[in-house]
Amino acid sequence: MFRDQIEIEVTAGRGGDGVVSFFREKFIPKGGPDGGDGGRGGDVYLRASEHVDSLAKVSRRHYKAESGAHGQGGTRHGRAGEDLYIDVPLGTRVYDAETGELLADLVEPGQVVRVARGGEGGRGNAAFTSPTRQAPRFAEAGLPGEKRRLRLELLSLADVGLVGYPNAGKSSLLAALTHARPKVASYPFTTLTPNLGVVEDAEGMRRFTLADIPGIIEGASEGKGLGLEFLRHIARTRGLLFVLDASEDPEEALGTLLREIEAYDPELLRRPALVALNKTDLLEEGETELWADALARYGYPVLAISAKTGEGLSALKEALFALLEKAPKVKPAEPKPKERVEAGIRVREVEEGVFEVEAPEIERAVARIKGDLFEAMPYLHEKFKRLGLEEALRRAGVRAGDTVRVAGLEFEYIPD
Ligand SMILES: Nc1nc2c(ncn2[C@@H]2O[C@H](COP(=O)(O)OP(=O)(O)OP(=O)(O)O)[C@@H](O)[C@H]2O)c(=O)[nH]1
Ligand SMILES: [Mg+2]
Repeated sequence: MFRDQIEIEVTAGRGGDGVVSFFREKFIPKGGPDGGDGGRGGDVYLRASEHVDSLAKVSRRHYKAESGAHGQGGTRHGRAGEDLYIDVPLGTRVYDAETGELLADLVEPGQVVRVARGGEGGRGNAAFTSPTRQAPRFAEAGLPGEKRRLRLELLSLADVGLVGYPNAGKSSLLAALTHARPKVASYPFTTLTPNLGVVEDAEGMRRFTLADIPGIIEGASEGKGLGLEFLRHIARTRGLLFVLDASEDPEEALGTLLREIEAYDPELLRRPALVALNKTDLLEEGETELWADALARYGYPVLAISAKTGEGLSALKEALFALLEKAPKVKPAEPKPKERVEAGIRVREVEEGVFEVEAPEIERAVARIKGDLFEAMPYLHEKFKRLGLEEALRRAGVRAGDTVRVAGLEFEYIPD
């Protein structure tokens, strides 16, 4: 089954509990606290893979990463839970299903995004010893892992998209130009799901991908026919190829197609495009030239072809290669960086595990230090804490080992 949108739930692993334990040995009446920390829970990641061709391969509805192990006596720390990677096809957009926020646009092979953070492990009682508390009888429980509902949406990454009325011959053209074998039939709406094929030149040196989508009719932007839903499959093709049935008033067809696309997303019409006047084998002598002239007023190059006889197909191929040479690459959508503001402290995750902090008060405090900044660190640390930095970082999801940039300093975050 073809699926281009699914929802899944992901749960990161729970952090292991810290443990209360005291060192015991024969003949030693009372040992010190030696309860180890729990391990952190595993994260959940999505990873773009060339080997996954559809979202149908994302078969489970719920994915869960491993929990961290509990701490043990003898200050043995629990093992961290294993991270979980879910492979998705190239071109998958990842949204938070609750907020609709775009989390990532996975277009490069191997590109990953963390979608749920594992819970922090709890500290064992050994971690709570202090001069005034030599035998703590408490430890910390691990924190639950993050849980999230995600909506995954697949947008094909074809170079050229075929756009036309139903029955215009789009699938026939895809079959004639590529090794793809889409269903072809003499009735409208034969194609119900997008098809992809690879076009190669005779020498096998150059290639591009071609996407065939269901037909578009007048009123599609109001939901008629199959609607315009499938246009999102050409939302990031680099060029468009309008396919017109030469025997069915192609001029009117092109006008309608352009209007419908404009209603969907005028941006699409800025892409370089060509017009293929198909089924010219059905026309009388001289008719092809008449239509070609009439269509030229829309401003796109017009190529007369027949997907059935193969007439004009090599010229069309060449024209498409030339079109793509000039067409800019379509950039993937950029998720907005997450931001949190807390007590005048703004924390932004600029890349995975790297957080930038904007905090005027902290910047002022650092700027006032003269001499050895390194020696001043313990003082600054106290000051940062008083100003709420620790709290702000924690709330923004910063974790042990992450990099924090603040006031021109960069350091590894180590929670107290
Ligand atoms: N005579 C002739 N018939 C063609 C040509 N190209 C396609 N056809 C026929 O037109 C009909 C529709 O072709 P399809 O390729 O299924 O058309 P489509 O645009 O994919 O149609 P939908 O999937 O319904 O949108 C089929 O019967 C094809 O055999 C052509 O160049 N000449
Ligand atoms: Mg078709």
